[in-house]
Amino acid sequence: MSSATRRTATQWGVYDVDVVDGRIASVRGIDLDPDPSPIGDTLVDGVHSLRIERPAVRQGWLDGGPDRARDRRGADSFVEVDWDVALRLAADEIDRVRTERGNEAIYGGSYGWASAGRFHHAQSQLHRFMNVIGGCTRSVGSYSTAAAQTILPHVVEQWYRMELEQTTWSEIADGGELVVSFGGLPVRNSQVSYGGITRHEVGDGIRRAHDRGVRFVTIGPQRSDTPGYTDHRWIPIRPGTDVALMLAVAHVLGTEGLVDRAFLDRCTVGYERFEPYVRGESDGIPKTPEWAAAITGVPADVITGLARDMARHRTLLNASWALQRAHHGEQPYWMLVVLACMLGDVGTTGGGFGFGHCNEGHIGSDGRRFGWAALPQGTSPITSIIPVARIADMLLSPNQPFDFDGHRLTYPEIDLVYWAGGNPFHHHQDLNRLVAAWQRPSTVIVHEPWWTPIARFADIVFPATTAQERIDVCMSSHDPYAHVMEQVVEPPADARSDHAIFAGIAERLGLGDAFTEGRDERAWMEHMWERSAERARADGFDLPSFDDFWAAGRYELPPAAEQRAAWLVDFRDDPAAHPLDTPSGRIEIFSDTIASFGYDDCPGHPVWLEPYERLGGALADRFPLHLVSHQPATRLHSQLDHSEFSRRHKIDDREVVRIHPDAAAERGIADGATVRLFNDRGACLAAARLDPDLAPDVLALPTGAWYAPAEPGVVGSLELGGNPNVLTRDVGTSSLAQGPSAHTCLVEIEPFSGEAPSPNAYEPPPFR
Ligand SMILES: Nc1nc2c(c(=O)[nH]1)N[C@H]1C(S)=C(S)[C@@H](COP(=O)(O)OP(=O)(O)OC[C@H]3O[C@@H](n4cnc5c(=O)[nH]c(N)nc54)[C@H](O)[C@@H]3O)O[C@H]1N2
Ligand SMILES: Nc1nc2c(c(=O)[nH]1)N[C@H]1C(S)=C(S)[C@@H](COP(=O)(O)OP(=O)(O)OC[C@H]3O[C@@H](n4cnc5c(=O)[nH]c(N)nc54)[C@H](O)[C@@H]3O)O[C@H]1N2
Ligand SMILES: [Mo]
Repeated sequence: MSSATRRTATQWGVYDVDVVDGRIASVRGIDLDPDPSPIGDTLVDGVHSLRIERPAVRQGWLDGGPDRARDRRGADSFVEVDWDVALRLAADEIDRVRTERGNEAIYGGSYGWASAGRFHHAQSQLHRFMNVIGGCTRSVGSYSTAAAQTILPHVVEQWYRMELEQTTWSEIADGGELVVSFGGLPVRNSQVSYGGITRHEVGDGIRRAHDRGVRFVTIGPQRSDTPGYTDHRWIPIRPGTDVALMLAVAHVLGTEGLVDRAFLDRCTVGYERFEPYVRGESDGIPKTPEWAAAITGVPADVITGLARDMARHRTLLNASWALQRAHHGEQPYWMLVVLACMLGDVGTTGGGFGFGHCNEGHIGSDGRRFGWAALPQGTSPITSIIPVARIADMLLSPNQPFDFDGHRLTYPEIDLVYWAGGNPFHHHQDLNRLVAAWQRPSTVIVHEPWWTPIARFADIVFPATTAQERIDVCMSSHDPYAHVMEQVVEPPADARSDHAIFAGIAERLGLGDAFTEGRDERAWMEHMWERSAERARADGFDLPSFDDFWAAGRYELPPAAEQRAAWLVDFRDDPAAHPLDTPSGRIEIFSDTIASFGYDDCPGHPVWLEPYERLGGALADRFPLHLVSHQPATRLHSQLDHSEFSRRHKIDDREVVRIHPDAAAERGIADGATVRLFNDRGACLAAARLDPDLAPDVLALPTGAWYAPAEPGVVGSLELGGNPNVLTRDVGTSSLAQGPSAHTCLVEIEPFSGEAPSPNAYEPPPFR
């Protein structure tokens, strides 16, 4: 028996991994981490099982023939081929498409989280490769925060800055009094941070604030979104109606003389064009608490009381990212900023507005940030882009125009889709629509370590190594530490890193040197370290040599020279001397820029707009429950869903949907029963769990169960494993951001009678 302990980094923490006889035996959080995430356990069996052993080509594609049996995608059997054949097929197909159709016909958006590790970052590798071969159609924005990323630069400042600069838990503990969070403070989500996380500190930060007397209010469909140790007050609300509540709070502030006029005058523009809307002078509807009560289900006196409480105490208004992953998701974010300005606490210690506290582990943390160098990706001569969540629209509507943030763009005609490090059959909405859209391109090429749904929906599949099977460097711009990622175990004999796969294709296109620049993987990491060292010098500190870093295994950034000032404090003190990068230099309550776009679904100031469906709306007669498809507590998205750890939290391999006991009783649904969730877009099976801490007409089904259609490749097939995205709708948030709107979703649920087929997702596909 041989054993060893090696260090790995993941997007849910850094771990010491015990390896016995070449396999991962156990996983422990490192000494630095006060609260390691149990998601680490997904690695134990997950790394080794259900691997793609060899390059594989879909039967119908390989046979050629009319349209290469595109409708068999996702259902077909695969043929294993050797590396040389697979690389040649991929290179020839890429060359055919770029020659016959132009590089624009290749879609390399390839959204997804892939793995931690800065060099073997699948998307960076793919984008570098695409730029070397002449570019491709790309995507902009994220599924996480598309609406925020688009609206907030018009209103406050660039998202990438504010995500990192916003109020910290220490500041809330020091100066805050009241935290009102729409969508709660889901500490379960802070297990995760993009690019990696060393210390899980959010839970502790909230505890400290609570111990110092900060009060917490959760407005949302689930009490459990905020941990019980905050003693928070829970105000249930109909999902998707938060803007109406915020407007009514604004109305109360206005009528009771509680608006901070001095702050509005000094630091904002456009209040005078917004106020008549709140009063009802511009549209005949005063946004009173009674008006909002009818929409939100929150009693009018609760709204009035909340407004007074906010006005009397220094308040941080926070909104989970989930709120903007919804139809008209731009509005709650804009309105939250406006409300915070009316309260006047913006730029104070522990007050103002925040976005996504607890949604990832780094939001609101104290650690120093540093912009580590990424893999150089070159530039693309191709300008064709889509907002990331418009992929099915693009595939289904080539050459059609669409709106995006003031631009009128056209969907390109895509003939080849290339994906590495993401799973659209996890992340995209209305999967039945995606299955149909997926039949449009001639070819789909995918890199994956496992036989995930996206791998099954490919024509050419390359077996990728996992992060535990290669060396790498974890250097996240969110985290004060950098880590050496050791190779923990040997990869399967035929797996290669994403980098090696692209190098192989590039070589066959005569571009091998352009892609690798003659460096091997370690030389690339050293190169990225050197470039980071230059940035560090500009920031006033020195990095150790790469060899010293490698020998030490980790590096901690020095503490910042000066203590950070509360976010926007300079701006608050003197907005003329410290202007924001909005057109006016101030916070824009009315935006002339946005108004000039002329969008009905995103006018010049925040407004209440009916979402395409909601509780209390027309469709609720047929589908009377709102489905919240939140992030899973027991994994990262769909990653390693086949692992024992992820499956332990399911029932018969079906994801658990939580339902209020009253809603369950009305429908004859018992705890643990197999249920069918459905609407006009699709249907899935899940296992019911009764939960009194939900709003009565809300269901909560986490994302990430591997898509398991009863009839693979068939549009509208019953999904067996509890993937909520067969139920969600694929419509942009608005013409402005075109973000995903997954959280706007009505369904019905019923007991599933009869023999429930077991989900077929955790098996390899058929092979010839
Ligand atoms: N209904 C609903 N849907 C949602 C959301 C929601 O709230 N509700 N949230 C959305 C959000 S915010 C997000 S960010 C997306 C997340 O969507 P994704 O980021 O696409 O989800 P992941 O499961 O992380 O997909 C990563 C894939 O990369 C693979 N992988 C891991 N390591 C490697 C590697 O080294 N190389 C390669 N080639 N592949 C690798 C994994 O096996 C996995 O299949 O989902 C979105 N979808
Ligand atoms: N463990 C774990 N953590 C994760 C991830 C993961 O996969 N696993 N994914 C990470 C990623 S990529 C992202 S983007 C973040 C996402 O972070 P969020 O967007 O905040 O995550 P969600 O879990 O979708 O939503 C949080 C809560 O918002 C509430 N909510 C939904 N709709 C509404 C609404 O209309 N109004 C109100 N008031 N509340 C509403 C729901 O009750 C839900 O539980 O999480 C990150 N953290
Ligand atoms: Mo996300």
